Amino acid sequence: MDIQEGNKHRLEQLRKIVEREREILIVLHNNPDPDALASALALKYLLREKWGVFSVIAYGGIVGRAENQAMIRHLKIDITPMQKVDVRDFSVIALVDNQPGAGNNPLPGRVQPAIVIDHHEPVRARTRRVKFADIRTDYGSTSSILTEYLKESDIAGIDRKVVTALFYGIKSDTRDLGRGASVKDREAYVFLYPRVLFTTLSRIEHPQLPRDYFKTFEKAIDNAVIYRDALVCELGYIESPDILAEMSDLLVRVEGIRWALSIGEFDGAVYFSLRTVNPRGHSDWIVQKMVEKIGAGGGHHMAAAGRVSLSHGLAKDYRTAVDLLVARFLKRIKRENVPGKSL
Ligand SMILES: [Mn+2]
Repeated sequence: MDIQEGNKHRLEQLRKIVEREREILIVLHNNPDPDALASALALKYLLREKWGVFSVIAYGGIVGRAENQAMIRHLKIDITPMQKVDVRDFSVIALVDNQPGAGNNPLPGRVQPAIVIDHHEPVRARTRRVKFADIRTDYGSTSSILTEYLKESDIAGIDRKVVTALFYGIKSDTRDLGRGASVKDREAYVFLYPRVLFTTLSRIEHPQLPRDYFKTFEKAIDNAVIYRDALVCELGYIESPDILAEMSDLLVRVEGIRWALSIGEFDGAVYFSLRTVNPRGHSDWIVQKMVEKIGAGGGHHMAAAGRVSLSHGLAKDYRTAVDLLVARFLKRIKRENVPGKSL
């Protein structure tokens, strides 16, 4: 089955699942990023335009980054905190940019979604039991998958806010197509390009930033510890978990550094974000080894993330959890657990 045949077939399957519904629930991962937000917006748009089905988009955690808040504001993405949603009101639930059992979405454990669209490793056991699962781990973003659906759906003149959201989703998840992007991501990007609202996009990508953000920057730089070519930055209590991805993105650019790991505490759990410059770095696998028996995580070759809840015996408090995570990380990348210079 070639990809276009595949998309046609998938739209057909989707139609069968949603066409009798008045409204479905689309669930984002906790602390949603632009790829998740764009994918949900596009799925909502597709279902409404194509089959007249409405959607509620729900999320867990918080939208922390100023860029993501700007995206929601400028592109008018309507999202609802999961606490305000009763899942029993919906017979069809969709997960985008994450999977059941991945440990990073707010869906109650027993609730099984009918639709899962994602690009993360590993493919979870529960995903295989979902009615409609489209997991493309070779794609750099879920937004690229949704772009293909919209392309296939023949909706005339796709809403330019949806186009702009998807374009930003691809751009930010693949770091301007340079990180884990496939030819499919490039094709989606080119397809969207002519109709992107670039002035709006620029406002989203370059918002004003709160002063706290710069304080965190200072702390990240102050706290950075280098283990040969791996940099570890431990931030203590953080305002929002998505700052960690940003710090790792920044710190992996330090000259001579090949790995950057940022760790922080938020809402009774330890979050971390890993980046490498190695396109075959297996970060997703390393993260899974780091959280073995204490948490959950996943991602891609060059970028991955995880979470450890502090109730576990092996990770009973923040300090113990951080030490364990760092030790496991260094073991996997075969670096000695002897800190060198700071930044
Ligand atoms: Mn993604």
